[in-house]
Amino acid sequence: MASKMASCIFCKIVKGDIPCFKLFESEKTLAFLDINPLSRGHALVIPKYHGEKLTDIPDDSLVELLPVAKKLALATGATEYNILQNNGRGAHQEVDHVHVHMIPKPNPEEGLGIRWPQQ
Ligand code: IU
Repeated sequence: MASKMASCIFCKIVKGDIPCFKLFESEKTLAFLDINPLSRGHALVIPKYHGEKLTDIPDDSLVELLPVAKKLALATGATEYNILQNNGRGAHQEVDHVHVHMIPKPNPEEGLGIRWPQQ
C-alpha cells in the first residue's frame, strides 16, 4: 500500500507535490479541475485516503464526495451534467485512486459562465 501511495499521482496532488487547479479542500476531500477536460468545468472530487476502488475506501472518506460534486455542479451554473465514478480498467478507470467526475454538459449557445466559489 505504501509503495502504491508513493507512486500515486493523485496522492502527489493531495500532498502538493504536483500542482492542480484546486476547487475545494477539507480534511478528507480534495476537488480540482481535470487536466484533460471533457467539457469546461470538468472536475474531479477525490478522497485524500488512498484506495484504488470504491470498495477500498472507508465510508467516512466517501461521505463528502457527492455533496462536493453537487456543490461544484451548482457552481458551474450547468443544468445538465454527469457524475461518474469508474472502478477497474474494464470500467474505464485510468487513475488508480478513487475519484468522482463532475462533467458539465456544455451549453453551445451561452457557455458556462463559471464562477467558482471562494474557499
Ligand atoms: P478515469 O475515471 O480514471 O478514467 O479518469 C481519470 C481522469 O483523471 C481523467 O479524466 C484524466 O484527465 C484525469 N487526470 C487528471 O486530472 N490529472 C492527472 O494528472 C491525471 C489524470 I495522470
